[in-house]
Amino acid sequence: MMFSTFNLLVLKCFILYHILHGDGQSLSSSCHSTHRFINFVKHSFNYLNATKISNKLAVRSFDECGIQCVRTSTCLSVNMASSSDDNGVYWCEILASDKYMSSESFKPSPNSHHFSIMTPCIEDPCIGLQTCVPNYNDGSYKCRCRRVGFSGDYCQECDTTNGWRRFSISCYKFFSEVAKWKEAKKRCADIGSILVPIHSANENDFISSLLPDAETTAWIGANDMGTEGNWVWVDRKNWGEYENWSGNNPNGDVRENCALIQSGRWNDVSCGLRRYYVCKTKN
Ligand SMILES: [Ca+2]
Ligand SMILES: [Ca+2]
Repeated sequence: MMFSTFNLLVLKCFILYHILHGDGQSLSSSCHSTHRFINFVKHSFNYLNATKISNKLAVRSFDECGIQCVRTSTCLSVNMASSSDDNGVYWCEILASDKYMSSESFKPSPNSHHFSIMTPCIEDPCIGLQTCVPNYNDGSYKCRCRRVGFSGDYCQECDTTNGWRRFSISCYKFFSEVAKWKEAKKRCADIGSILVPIHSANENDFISSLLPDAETTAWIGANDMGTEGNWVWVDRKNWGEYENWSGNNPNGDVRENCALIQSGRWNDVSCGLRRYYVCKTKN
């Protein structure tokens, strides 16, 4: 039944179909008042587990699958069986989402090829692989900066309106709310960042400049909870060359296992104190 319907459409409509450099396919249809042209990009052996517009269709070739997408205004991509059954029939799924908006659901699969609609998003224009949102109507796109701390057309800037500041390739923010060290670490992690590690004098100066005055203290991402005297950063196992302890710190033995910064110098103090903290974006 479906095939006869399709053939009828072929008679009624002008359909263009050709293969582009072996991995893309174009289909267009003037069946509807608005002419729609789709340039498909093939992603071999992948499957997008997204909302299906209809039940699985049975088709004999990609153009039968693709034309269903062209004819469905809400179709944003399709999955199709990577091989046919004994009768030469493939299944075809018309999807209401795409691999950019549903990136977590785009997975390799031996049974399926995925076909997306050509968009500049295929070039990963958004810095840090943040979400690219295609506009299929005009061929443009927008970057959605899902990772906190970033902004800008390409997520290339620090989100300064929310207090984030740039140093090198990362964004940093001083949080003027107090928390115990572990809670501060968790709050940074909850927004996709880390309690700030410090690996150079320049970075230390920058972080120090985020604090409002010389009296203010803030947690940094260093502790010696695991083994007394063995200081570690939250982002790496090696302590590294750079450190900037004040006076005779660290001096607190097992009573002081967490580090804070004040006027650019570090002090080991009790992890249970409630202090401000600085988070750094992950790159
Ligand atoms: Ca200690
Ligand atoms: Ca101390």
